[in-house]
Amino acid sequence: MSEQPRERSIDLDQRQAGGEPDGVKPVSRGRRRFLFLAGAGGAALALGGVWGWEKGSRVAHAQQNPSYPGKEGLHVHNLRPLNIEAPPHLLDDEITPISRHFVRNNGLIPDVDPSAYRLTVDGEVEHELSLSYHELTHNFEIITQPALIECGGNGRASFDPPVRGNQWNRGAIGCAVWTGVRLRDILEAAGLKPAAVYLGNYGLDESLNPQRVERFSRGIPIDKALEPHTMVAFRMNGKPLPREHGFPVRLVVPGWIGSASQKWLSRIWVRDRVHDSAKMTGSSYRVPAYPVAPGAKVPKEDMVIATAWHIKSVITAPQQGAAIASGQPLEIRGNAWAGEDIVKRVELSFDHGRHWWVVNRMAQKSAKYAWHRWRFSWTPPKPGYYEVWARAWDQNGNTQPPIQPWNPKGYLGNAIHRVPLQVS
Ligand SMILES: Nc1nc2c(c(=O)[nH]1)N[C@H]1C(S)=C(S)[C@@H](COP(=O)(O)O)O[C@H]1N2
Ligand SMILES: [Mo]
Repeated sequence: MSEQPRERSIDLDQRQAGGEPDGVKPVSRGRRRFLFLAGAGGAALALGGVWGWEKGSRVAHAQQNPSYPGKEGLHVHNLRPLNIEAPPHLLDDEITPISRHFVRNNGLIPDVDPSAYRLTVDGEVEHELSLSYHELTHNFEIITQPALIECGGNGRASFDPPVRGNQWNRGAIGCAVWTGVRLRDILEAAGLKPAAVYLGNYGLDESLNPQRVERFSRGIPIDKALEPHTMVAFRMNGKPLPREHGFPVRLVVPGWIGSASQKWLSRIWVRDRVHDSAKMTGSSYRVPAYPVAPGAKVPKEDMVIATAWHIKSVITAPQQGAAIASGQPLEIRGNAWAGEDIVKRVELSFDHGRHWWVVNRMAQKSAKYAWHRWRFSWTPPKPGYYEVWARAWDQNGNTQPPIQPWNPKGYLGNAIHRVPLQVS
């Protein structure tokens, strides 16, 4: 029990310094106190209890769970910077409503005046561009597509031993409908020079401590930038992009970890080398180049940039703990997605993986980077404790591991989702 206070202060770091996470240095005492005074205030500190029941999950959910206007029912990890995720049962839609779409911020949400806004494109280009909001939204072909965005740290809470950073359970994901223009069309207007290999993207959000931490900036290789689904979006589910999601303009880089989808996008720096900002180097958004033992120390030079997500699924109904009666059919629902691959099938188990049932009701998928909705009718044979497990398969024969393989920063977690049920 003497461990208690220490545990607590670790949690406090994560909550107050949630911007660091995707994981940097420990926060000093002085800094922690400053954040406490200037930050989210008492609300975030009152968090307690555990709502993700899975091993290692320390996601808090309790009476005093702070809420954020417009995101009711979601779990707030931090208010400053804002980090919010949905419990799995609120992801039960083909298109995630804005009110249920997670938010992941490293810094502070900027207030951008669209009439003063410009997007600059410079570096390895024939002509530098400086586009106004009006030019961006009128000079290029407009596309609309559903695409999911999933934070690279989604699933971190099930890493054992635990790793630093936001303890995302399973809900740092959403599938919204994005309207905007192809990034390719903008890059073609600028004219890529032969030396162009990578983009360095910048947004208008300031870090919590600009003296200490550089502005959040990530990049993508030119090939991914030229893919027709990679877009500069200015509408989300038919509405102007909300501030939290990058108003007025953001990147949507489907299939890849969410950090590639730069919000409040203001500058695209076309580079002749891999972008080398703080969030591209060191251990940020990187995974070991080979499998490592749980808790291993991995040399920096063996860490590679995390890019596409792997095959994954989530159970969205029933909700864990729902009242279930035996002998009556129960509809099990969920979503499956596969990064840049294609979902081949989904299987369910009700007996800890001894038997698997193939889901035959898979929705027709609406677009390459949308998720597949699936449903299955199961009749619990008799009262007792059950777990519903879901695993998806991609076209290359990959499936989800029953136990989460470990990496030092807790990225790309795709272990099988398990929903405990007490059947009466
Ligand atoms: N400018 C900027 N862009 C950003 C971030 C950020 O902190 N600043 N966070 C990234 C991360 S880590 C993720 S997972 C997604 C989250 O997008 P969302 O908040 O719209 O769900 O935005 C990405 N784009
Ligand atoms: Mo993220």
